[in-house]
Amino acid sequence: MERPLTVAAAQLGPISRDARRQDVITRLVSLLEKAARMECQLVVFPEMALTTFFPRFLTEDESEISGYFETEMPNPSVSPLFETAARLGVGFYLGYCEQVGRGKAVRRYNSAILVDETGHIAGKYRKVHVPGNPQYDPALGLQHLEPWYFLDGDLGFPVFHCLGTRIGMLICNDRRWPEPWRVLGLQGAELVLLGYNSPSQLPDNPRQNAFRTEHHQLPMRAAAYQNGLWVVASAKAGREEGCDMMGGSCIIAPSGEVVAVSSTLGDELLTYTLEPGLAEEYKSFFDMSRYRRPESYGLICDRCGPGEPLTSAEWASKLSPKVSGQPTDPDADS
Ligand code: CDT
Repeated sequence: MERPLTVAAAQLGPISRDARRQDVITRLVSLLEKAARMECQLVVFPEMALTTFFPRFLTEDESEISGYFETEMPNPSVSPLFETAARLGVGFYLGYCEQVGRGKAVRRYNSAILVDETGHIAGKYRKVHVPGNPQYDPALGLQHLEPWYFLDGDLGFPVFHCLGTRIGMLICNDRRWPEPWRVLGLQGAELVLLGYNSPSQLPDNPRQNAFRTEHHQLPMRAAAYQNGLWVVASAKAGREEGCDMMGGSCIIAPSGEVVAVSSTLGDELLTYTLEPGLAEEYKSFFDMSRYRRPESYGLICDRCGPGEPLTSAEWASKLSPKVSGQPTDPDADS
């Protein structure tokens, strides 16, 4: 059954450190209104869409830090966004900084919410892969201090039924790792929404600079194909507080094809009418229930980083009887 969904990546240009929240919300509302005029049903804003990307600075000033965080969602400052969404019948994904608790019990996350077409929160995700350093390192050409500010997400990788579609959320660095995509794919996700803030140059890894766009798209294209899902990725782009951020917001089909890509480094709406049923076609092609072999993949969860190659005896003890009992097992033959 055809059930087309018109989506938009609402790319944002830079947000300065002293930007007023109200002015940022005005930009977001105007993109939402434009999306509604273009008959979009779902709009994807970037990671940390309400503030500058402050983890490039180290600040211990609690009043500045708490100014970047939302203690509840929705709240009076973001309510124009929720009201506009409900009035126009448009859902949205919003990346923001979430603060839970107070004083010594405070917990802070790099989060995203999915809001449905009635303006209600359908789901929340907290970024799991929090990159960078927990301390300022003067030897680095670019500070990326997310672990100074944020805990690792503790909500897993949930999938939500929203707008007639199974939708998962990821945030920025998550896109570079295959595991979250597979975990979403195993819950039948048809569409994954992702906001990002990615520097366009890596001064400490200059040999990667020529491949920044490639390294942005490559894992998402592979993940779209390997899991049979659509991807909408939305950037905070342009020169923000002295740092050049990548644009390249894009929409990717389950074929792995990039079907739409942004052309500026500013506020820009990128729309596409996608067919969630195409995800089904690719999922059927892979037929994971039939062909995946989780009994052979245990090392993925047993090890975090690479270690020594396993010996055949170690493999035999690790593999389930379903595999190690097969006649092709070299130890069983000897
Ligand atoms: N926001 C975010 O996760 N950015 C990382 C950059 C880390 S390297 C400085 C990314 O993967 O794009």
